[in-house]
Amino acid sequence: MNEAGIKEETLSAKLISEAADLITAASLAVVSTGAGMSSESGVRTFRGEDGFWREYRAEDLASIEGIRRNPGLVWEWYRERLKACEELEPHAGYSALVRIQREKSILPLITQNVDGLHQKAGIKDVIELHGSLRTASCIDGCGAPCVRMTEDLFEELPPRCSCGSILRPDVVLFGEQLPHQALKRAFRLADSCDLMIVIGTSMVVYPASSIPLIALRRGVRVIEINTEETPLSSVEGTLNLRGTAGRILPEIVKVAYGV
Ligand code: BJW
Repeated sequence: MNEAGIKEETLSAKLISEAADLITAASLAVVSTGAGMSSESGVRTFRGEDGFWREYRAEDLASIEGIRRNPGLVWEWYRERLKACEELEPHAGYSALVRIQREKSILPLITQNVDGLHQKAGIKDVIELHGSLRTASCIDGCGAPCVRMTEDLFEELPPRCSCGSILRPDVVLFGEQLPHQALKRAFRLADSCDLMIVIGTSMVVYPASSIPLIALRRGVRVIEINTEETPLSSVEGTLNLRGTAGRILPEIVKVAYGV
């Protein structure tokens, strides 16, 4: 290994050790995740080179107007994603979070993800800010109960509500309000935590992007784990760990708690 390589490795080990110290010392650590947390399990991100928005326009797929304009296309997209999520398995980074959660008496996890991988990995206390792929509801809000998103829902696209209107997945689309209780709890945690660990989000979608900033403004340290720089990276108080969640999280756990 050349000198630059050795330096990089040492720097990385120092940062991992600093992150491990912050985590072991924290009384109320909170985790916040985005699409990058799922990418090593095979779920595509939204932005970036392999992201969905390279192939589709965000407003065509992730808005109510988009669903009304082209329900067939949108539901094809959700069918593919649901199928992928059912088949995929959480990677080693999720097991590391389970371990941290076991070591700490409290470790709430706020997520923008809708894929259910945290729960599949056994992570508890997951706060879903953007809803989930578990259920769908009437797009016109007729009041019929939500339905489970299972294979048979996709026999005829777009799936319809018992009232005849089309169904929409119970995820938060652009321009829609986030679930009130989930958002309120996330803001409260940002206001009371003494450490936040932000993993795999581009930090561009509001209001989720404002949550770590609330903690930082109180002088709380934030650990950012991301393969790339984000608007959070340069904010004072952020400890930047550049790399994948599937590699970095197990390394932190190894230093913090042993194998
Ligand atoms: C790795 C990795 C690895 C890769 N390891 N890292 C103008 C200015 C400011 C705000 C607005 C504005 N105009 C409108 C708004 C509000 C709007 C918004 O924020 N828009 C911005 C995009 C400009 N927000 C809303 O509309 C929200 N509602 C709202 O604000 O209500 C009030 C209001 C309404 C109207 C006007 C104003 C206020 C709702 C947002 C809903 C977002 N919905 C989606 C789709 C969900 C449904 C579904 O999934 O089917 O949520 S969009 C999409 O983006 C999805 C995600 O949850 C969300 C965030 O993406 P995320 O998780 O950050 O993923 P990526 O792909 O962006 O980034 C991945 C990251 O991982 C990258 O950084 C990689 O480097 C990294 N990575 N592999 C670690 N292995």
